[in-house]
Amino acid sequence: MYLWFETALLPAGWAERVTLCIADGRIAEVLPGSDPAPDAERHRVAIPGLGNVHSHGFQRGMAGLSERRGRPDDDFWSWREIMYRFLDRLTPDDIAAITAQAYVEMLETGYTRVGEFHYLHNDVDGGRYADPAETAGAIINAAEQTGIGLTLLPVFYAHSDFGGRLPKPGQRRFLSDIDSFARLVEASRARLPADAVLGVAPHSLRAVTPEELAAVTALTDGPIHIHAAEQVKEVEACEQWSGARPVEWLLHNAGVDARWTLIHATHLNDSETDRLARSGAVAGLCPVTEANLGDGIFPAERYLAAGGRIATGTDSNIQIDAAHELRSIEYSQRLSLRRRAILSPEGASVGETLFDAALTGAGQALGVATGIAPGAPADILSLNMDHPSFAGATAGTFLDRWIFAGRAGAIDCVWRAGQLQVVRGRHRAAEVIANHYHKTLERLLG
Ligand code: NGQ
Ligand code: ZN
Repeated sequence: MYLWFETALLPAGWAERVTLCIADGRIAEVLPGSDPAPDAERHRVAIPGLGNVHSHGFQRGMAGLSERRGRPDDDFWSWREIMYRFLDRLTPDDIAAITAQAYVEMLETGYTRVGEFHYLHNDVDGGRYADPAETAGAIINAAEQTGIGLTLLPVFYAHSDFGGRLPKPGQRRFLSDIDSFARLVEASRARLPADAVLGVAPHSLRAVTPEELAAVTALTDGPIHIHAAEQVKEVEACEQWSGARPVEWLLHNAGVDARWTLIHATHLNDSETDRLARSGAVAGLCPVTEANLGDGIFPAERYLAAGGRIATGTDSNIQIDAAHELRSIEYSQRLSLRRRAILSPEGASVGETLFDAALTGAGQALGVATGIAPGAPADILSLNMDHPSFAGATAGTFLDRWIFAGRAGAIDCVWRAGQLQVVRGRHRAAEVIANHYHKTLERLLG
């Protein structure tokens, strides 16, 4: 199949009149400066699809249901109680229906692969399902229904706090021991779709002991993701337990390198910031969720200046939008530092700088090649040049217009592994999946 674009964002920058030859879901050839072949589909502007490194799909179903002040000190921890009550009753079919809706929204806003940090493993009473990959199957089902690329990150969760504390009743659906988790990983692997990637996710230093962390990360050679330093209370509890802050502890004791993605990594002192940047790991920033949960602000300026790698995640899926995540990284810096255009080198576009960084970082974090380049998956977006967001635009401002000033409808088509999944901003199965989602939520909330 041939796609031809007037303009396309290639690894070396914007190019004109670009033919892409696509075979078996991958980009086989990239020909800038070419005329469209007679059978080529023609479009205006192409950019690569972005990876979403952190999602809890089921949380899409409670978006907007925790925005009422419940008590004077409402915070992350009281939100977590509401979240635990919501997930209590979800069946594997509910998980599939809610997650499919989240994945439609990801594709429609520019995410072509998702890292699903999947921890709802057990039945509603905490008992194990006969098939250890029962709920992993629901995630895979959602990915297959929507066509999104999947990096599945089965989560190991065993404790409620530092020092191997006993889990709480609300955590019963998450729990594994090392043997049952190894079976879960293998059963998940056996079900994966063609170009899916399998990693592992020790949930956080609260939920695993150092011994468990070592055993879990030895189970695959895929990506390793962990929540770290999202909340101040967690940093203080970690210091009490170990004398070190969470990211400091991981850097010292866990062999953090390019296999690792630290989700949030919000609360870093200067030395942690510099050392995490040098480690080669990715910081998985989820700024929309972090704002919603009152987590704090990642020290992006210092971290990027030190060469740190970043990617974005939609985490709680309170609102799913790649441009919103990218914009929020820059806006949180502007609000706290009271300056503008902070996260790009002088003279460069902030939108393009953040997009490039998040594209490359997500590829590393999700275990796949990225960009419009030979050998990479054919995960491509086209921008809708008829949309007012792009009035009078030239290539130098395409990404700033989309990220800072775009509105719904700015994205036109989305190809995932060479298949057209979104046309005119709408996923091909959006209606069917939304209907099923409505019915599921009406029953759950009724
Ligand atoms: C989660 N979410 O696993 O869904 C967590 C809440 C926890 C975020 N951290 C649970 N944003 O961290 O204990
Ligand atoms: Zn999370």
